[in-house]
Amino acid sequence: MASAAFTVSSPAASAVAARSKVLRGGKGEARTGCRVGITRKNFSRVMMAVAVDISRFEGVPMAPPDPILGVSEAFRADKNDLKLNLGVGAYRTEELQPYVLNVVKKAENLMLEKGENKEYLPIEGLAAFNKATAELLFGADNPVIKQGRVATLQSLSGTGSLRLAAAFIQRYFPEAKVLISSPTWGNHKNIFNDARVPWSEYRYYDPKTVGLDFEGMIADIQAAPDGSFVLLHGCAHNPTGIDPTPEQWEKIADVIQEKKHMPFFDVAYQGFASGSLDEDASSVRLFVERGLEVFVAQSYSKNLGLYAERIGAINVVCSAPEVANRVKSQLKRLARPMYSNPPIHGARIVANVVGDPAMFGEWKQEMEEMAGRIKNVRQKLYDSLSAKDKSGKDWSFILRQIGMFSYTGLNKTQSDNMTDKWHIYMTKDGRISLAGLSLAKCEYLADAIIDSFHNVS
Ligand code: KET
Repeated sequence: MASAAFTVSSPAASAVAARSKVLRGGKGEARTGCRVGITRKNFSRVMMAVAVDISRFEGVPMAPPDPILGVSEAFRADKNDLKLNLGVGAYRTEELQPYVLNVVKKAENLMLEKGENKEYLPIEGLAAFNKATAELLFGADNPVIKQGRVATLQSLSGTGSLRLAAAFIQRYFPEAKVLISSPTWGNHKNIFNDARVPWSEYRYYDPKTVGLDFEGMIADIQAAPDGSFVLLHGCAHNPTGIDPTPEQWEKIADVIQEKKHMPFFDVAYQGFASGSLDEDASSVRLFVERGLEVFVAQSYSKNLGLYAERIGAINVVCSAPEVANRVKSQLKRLARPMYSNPPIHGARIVANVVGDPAMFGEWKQEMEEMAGRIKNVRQKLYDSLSAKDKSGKDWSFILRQIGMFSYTGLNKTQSDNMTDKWHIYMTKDGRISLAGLSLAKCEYLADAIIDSFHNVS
């Protein structure tokens, strides 16, 4: 095509050029009010300038930092030696270093030796992983597995699995709403908002007792429209660290059954609450034993330390194998245009570890050690607070909470004080990750909490 001279004369182009001039404050390369004769080459240069000065993204406002992952960004920017990151729930060693499990390294070495390929996985993920993950969750002998009543799809860790289930709910239960605990992991609300699934909250935490508001919880689940989805934390409730007792789980199951609600478990900490994989799955198994249909999202970020591998699964327990097949086919259909198929590396690690009795045993031992270290710092933090705080405040709630976190009861201003004055990074809801704490730092943390609690309102 000839590079013929042509003129910029459309009203839109003039308006853009005029705006460009205003922004540059005058004498512009982009003259306005007259027809400018330029070559095609020059024109593209003008358009480049316009593209820089007047962005098509002017309507895009700055998003706030993420309430959890944004804390790590702020931590990285702090140059003070005393700084401590108790924001994100990520396990650290006593030296406050990230930890790759020995059993993971072992599995990776095996994988390297085998020289496996990097072909696409099927949409539903690695078959050996799906088998292992469902067995770990429900127990290998569970009739739902034997009868083929579970639709399991490997997905993008806990978050991606929850998001996929949310898309499924939006498509096949457009009238239903999801009930989530108050408070809950902050991303739950984002996930259902983005999937256009309406949600409301049920009471969970009672600040007066720093415990479970069981009556409130039951009343709210009871009051919800029949057939609602009830999101439950399988164990180690995030952020409160407060779980229902086995008797309370039975009552929760009664109401859910009575109201024909759909239980939807988020299991991100299996093995981390008690140190036992089976014990931490007991809430889910109780619902399954009752013959209910159940959703369960799983994550291997914490219990196998595979945070960045994005490995997890969505499991849907169905009333019959034929139903499970249909559900699975639709989950695949939803996953395909979202991310096509899941990543293989983490799936192979899990399949290798769970599938090999020796490595499985080693994993359980390492998990117990991690859970044990967290219990130790929990105890030490309690001891330090009790010894240092002369006000008579009862800090024993810290010992009653379980899992990676402690919900301190500090409000936003007090949490700000923890960060601004003490360089302790935590979420603004008063949650601290004990997995990021060392025994050596407990006293310092106790000083900071006592100062923030008593001197800041
Ligand atoms: N559910 C819960 C309850 C949860 O705490 C997390 C992560 C997830 C799911 C998802 O994890 P994934 O890595 O997608 O498998 N929680 C920690 C990290 C985060 O916020 O992403 C946290 O609360 O710090």
